[in-house]
Amino acid sequence: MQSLEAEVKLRVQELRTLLQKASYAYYVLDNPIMEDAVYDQLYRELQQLETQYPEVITPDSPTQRVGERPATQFSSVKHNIPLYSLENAFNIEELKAWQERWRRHAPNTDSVEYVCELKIDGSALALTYENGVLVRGATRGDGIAGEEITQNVRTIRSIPLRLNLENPPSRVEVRGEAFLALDVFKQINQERAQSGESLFANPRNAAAGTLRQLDSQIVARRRLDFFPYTLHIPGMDDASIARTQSEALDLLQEMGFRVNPHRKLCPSLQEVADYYEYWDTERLNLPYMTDGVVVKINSFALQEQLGFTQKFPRWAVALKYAAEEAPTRVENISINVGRTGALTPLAEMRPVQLAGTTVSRATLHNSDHISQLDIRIGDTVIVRKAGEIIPEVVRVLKELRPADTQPFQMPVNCPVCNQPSVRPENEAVTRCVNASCPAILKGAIQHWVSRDALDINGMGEKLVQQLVDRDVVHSVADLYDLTADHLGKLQRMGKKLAEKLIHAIAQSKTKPWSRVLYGLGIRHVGSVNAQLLTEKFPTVEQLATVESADIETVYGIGSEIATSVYQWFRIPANQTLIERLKATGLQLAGEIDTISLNNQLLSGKTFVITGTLPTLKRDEAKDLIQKAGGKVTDSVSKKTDYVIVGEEAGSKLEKAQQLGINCLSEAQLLELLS
Ligand code: 0OW
Repeated sequence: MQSLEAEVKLRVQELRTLLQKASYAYYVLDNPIMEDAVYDQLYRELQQLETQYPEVITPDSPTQRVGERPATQFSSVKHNIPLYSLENAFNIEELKAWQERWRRHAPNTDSVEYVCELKIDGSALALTYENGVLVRGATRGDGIAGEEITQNVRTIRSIPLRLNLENPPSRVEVRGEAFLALDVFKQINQERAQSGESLFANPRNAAAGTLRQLDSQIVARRRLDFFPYTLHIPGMDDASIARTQSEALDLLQEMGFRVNPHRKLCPSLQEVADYYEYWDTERLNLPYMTDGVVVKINSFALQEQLGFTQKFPRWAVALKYAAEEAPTRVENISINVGRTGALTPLAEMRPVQLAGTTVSRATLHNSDHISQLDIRIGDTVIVRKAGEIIPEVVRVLKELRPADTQPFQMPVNCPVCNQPSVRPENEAVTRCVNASCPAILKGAIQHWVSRDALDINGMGEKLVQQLVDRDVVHSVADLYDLTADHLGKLQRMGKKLAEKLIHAIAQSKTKPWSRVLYGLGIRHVGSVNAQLLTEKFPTVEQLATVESADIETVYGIGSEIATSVYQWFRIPANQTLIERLKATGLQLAGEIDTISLNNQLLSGKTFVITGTLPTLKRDEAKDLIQKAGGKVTDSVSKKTDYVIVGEEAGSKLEKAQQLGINCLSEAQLLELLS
């Protein structure tokens, strides 16, 4: 009889292998080998076993794709090998000129073979595998350093968590393009339109924006995809891994990646030109966006001979397709107030034909974009539409600017309710935060009555629509002044149902303060954050009067959330709302939870960790400090209270000593916490 441990290990390994095979077939080969329900059942069994026996969990287990806790920020990491960008050619003439240029660096090259790859219009990614296991994912950044987004990269199902290699090298670098399929992009924008957030202008922005999402659970829901295009093994010449780009792509396929199937070997520029022409129209039938063809010299030996200019490889070029562009005039710049109050500037333009459609509006995203473009009413602009995506203003033709134009200013008050608009300092979006603003009101009421908030059954969308459209309700506080005969006058509302609803509204007064706070719909305050905040601030008066920095001391609450809460409570209409909600008898104070109070040993204290600690990993120490209410920052300043010093502590220790800041060892920190 095998020991239980051995039996569990065997079963876990079996499940993992089966699930990885199924996931590979589904996401990489687009050819499922089992029903979703079967996959889900096996997945649940593996999850249960890993929960029961956590020691069997490995980083490449399918259950480890989606991280638990959102990151508070991304750290910058240096790429082991730089990521280059590509020189552009906009037509065959320029392609020929490129060939002449590289030939000057390799004069005695007679025949040359090119490989053509579709240029995927996404966001470049750098993946690092150690001993075959994915250990890091990073954005391209400036090509030298990028943002470390491993937690988000792990959620991309077509990226293997472990390479399918017998004896994997100690380190493998893979580069490729992360992208969103068009239908996924459209669905994301529909969801954002519903929740009133600003729309992504195109799948490339949507992919880049998703990769930089702090919460990997949101990333996982957005179904990013990935096509690799280069493979490096540090310390080895590319030419010793594979002889050509084409072989390298085959190798990537064997390793378990989904390689784009439309690559083509071309023995001369003529075949490259044919490929470019064919895909100019055919690409519109692809489920993802492309913006050109990447033409590469196939032989790695010749690539190495040619090398790189300051920014580009000499042996590759991006042969781009001309996007549809046309000039038109900006007749007005209007402001659209979305469901969560985002003020989105729109350029109202003289209608113009673009990519087969008439375009008269284009989003200007936010005030940063407007100042970057320096777009003004009366300007003549170039509008671009790549594929069937939302048109965007590319540039202003300043030489055609009329004399009397003024720089555009975002309105200081919401154009719908006239309350002050707010622009959080590290956000580009300006927004109305008046919970009673008519543009926001329907969404605000639906949120207030929702299950995780005040949970008022019977308040369906149609009823909310009527209450707002008939001017019966102007804020969530008005719900508590409703009477049965108010409701009785509405359509499809009998007396019995009306009384039931009035009762349900009254019942909601027993809901705890944390649900009321969540119900207010303050940006970035979800139900978890609302509980964290109300534990620390048991009454609304405390939360409404503390400084933003105090709010930030709550574990898991970053500056973005703290600023959003601080600003919300300083909008006059919201202060009025709070007073009215108090008068209704709703719970705006909660019982003080002693346990969380004890955990605030380090509240209000700021820590920096430097060097390698003897037993704790950096993240473990950070977690311990944050759980005790302390804050951990990356750089030492006068605001730092303690510096935790490990081995090889660097400049941060010197700075701390200069500033006379308390330096603690790991042992002293643990003593402090005990
Ligand atoms: N977007 C692409 C793509 C590709 C690299 C190798 C060295 C220089 C460019 O499909 N198929 N192949 C490469 O090759 N790059 C691509 O995209 C580049 C990366 C950074 C800027 C472009 O997006």
